[in-house]
Parts: sequence; C-alpha cells; structure tokens
Amino acid sequence: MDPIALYFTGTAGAGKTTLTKAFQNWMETAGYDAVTVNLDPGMENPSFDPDVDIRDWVRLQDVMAEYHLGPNGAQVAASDLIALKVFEVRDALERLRADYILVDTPGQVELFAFRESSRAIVEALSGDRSLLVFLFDPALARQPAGFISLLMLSATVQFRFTLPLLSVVAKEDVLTEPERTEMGRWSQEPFTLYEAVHGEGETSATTLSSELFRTIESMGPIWPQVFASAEKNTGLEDLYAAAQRTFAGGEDLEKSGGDASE
Ligand SMILES: Nc1nc2c(ncn2[C@@H]2O[C@H](COP(=O)(O)OP(=O)(O)OP(=O)(O)O)[C@@H](O)[C@H]2O)c(=O)[nH]1
Ligand SMILES: [Mg+2]
Repeated sequence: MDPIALYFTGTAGAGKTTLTKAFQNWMETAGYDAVTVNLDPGMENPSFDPDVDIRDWVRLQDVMAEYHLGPNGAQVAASDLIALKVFEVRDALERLRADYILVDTPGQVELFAFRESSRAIVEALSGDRSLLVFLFDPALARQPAGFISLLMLSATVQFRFTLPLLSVVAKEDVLTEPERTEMGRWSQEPFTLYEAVHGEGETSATTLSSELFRTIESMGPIWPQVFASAEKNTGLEDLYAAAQRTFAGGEDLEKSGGDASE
C-alpha cells in the first residue's frame, strides 16, 4: 500500500518543524513506521535531522548567492527549484519504504500554499494519499480575531490544494486552562466565537459579516479538533487518530512492530 503523507503547514513559527519531529518520535514509540521529510530549503533547526532533506539538493543560501536574491525572493525561486528535484525526493522516499511520511514545509505558509510548484510536489510525492495538517499558533489563535484569521487561512490552504485538511492547535502547553476551554468551545459551538469577536470592541474584526461567518462555520475540517504539544508530547495520539479517520474510514496500517500503547 502506498504511504500516507502528512504535510505540516501553518504560519511562520507555528511549530511545524518541532511537531513533525515529535510526531515521528511518538509514531515510532507506538510501533508505526514514519519517516520525515524537510521541504524547507532555509531550515536551520539543528535538532531536526530529517530522513530526507531538500537541502541536499536546494539550499536557500546557495540560491541567494547564485541568483543575487534576498531571503524572500530566494524562497520563491527555491520553491520552483524544489519542484524540479521532486522525483529525486520521491526516489529517496521509496527506498525508505515507510508507511507514513511526515513533511515539514517552509516557514512562510504562502510559499507552500500559493505556489503552483507546491501542488506539483504534493502530487508527485503522495497524490491523493496526502493530508494537510494546518497548525494554529496560540500566539494568534488565543484572540477571537486571530482564531478567525487562521480559520480563513486554513480555508485558503484547503482551497489551493483541494486535499483533506486537519487543523490542529499547536503548542497547547502555552495555553492557560481557561484559554484552552474557550478555544475548545469555539470549535464545538461556533456562535460562541462569533459572539467573542463582536465582544472585542471597535476593531476591524467587528466588521466580520454574519454571511462570511456562516461560510466559515460550514467548513467543518478547518475548525481545529485536535490540541497538541510537541513540547509536552500531548495530543499526538489524537492527531494520529484524526489522520487515520481521514483515510479509508480509519483503516489502520500495519505496524512495524511493538504495540500502540504510549
Ligand atoms: N511551548 C512550546 N513551544 C513550542 C512547541 N513547538 C514549538 N515550539 C517553539 O516554537 C518556536 C517555533 O518552532 P518551530 O518548530 O521552529 O516552528 P516552525 O513553524 O517550524 O517555524 P518556521 O519554520 O521558522 O516557520 C520554537 O522556539 C519552538 O521551540 C510546543 O509544543 N510548545
Ligand atoms: Mg520550520
């Protein structure tokens, strides 16, 4: 059976790299066979040692030097260069023969979501066995207007890829208990979020129309159902279970050994 690929995406600093690594560790402990891929040519996290690394083919520093570009222009150019290397990446992944592929995507979400090359990359690596995992950063998501902005962003990502999407509140350990409870309620009972944003006072957020909100409300998958922390290793089993439900009604892939208990 072809592997399932999870693409961790979200705003800069949302916790993509850390969660990709933590989720691989959790999966290995639980007896699943998962490999990691770094698709960020500018990744500088020394604690993340991906199994397949796009920097073996495309490095941001090299693109900046070769094309005389700044970091943002180089990221755009790099995303097209990455697409040219995608079959090498796919070959490297095929040699690893894993059941799950966990993909860390570039820091700026628009690079991943808005470039045509990203769609080609996802298509070549995993086709319809792909799940987008969109991270909500508590720094933004704890305010009602920030939460709504992230809902709209995750809707945009899903619109660009037309693939299943799972929204996850990352870094849940930084949330206070009341914040955690309130955010949980927003997803369960969206009108509480609508009320909260209108209770924030005279900000631009108060102009959110009820028509737009109804549209957002109707888009089930963009509402986060999972809270996770890579720091405390919480919510990772929930993330796994939600990913499983997305494919073939919860089919469970063969384990590589061990048992599923944490
Ligand atoms: N408290 C806490 N901090 C976290 C968690 N996950 C990541 N962080 C911190 O958040 C910051 C950003 O984490 P990254 O994993 O680099 O985030 P990213 O989305 O990959 O960042 P870019 O690729 O630069 O956009 C780092 O300082 C991490 O240590 C978490 O679960 N809890
Ligand atoms: Mg990162």
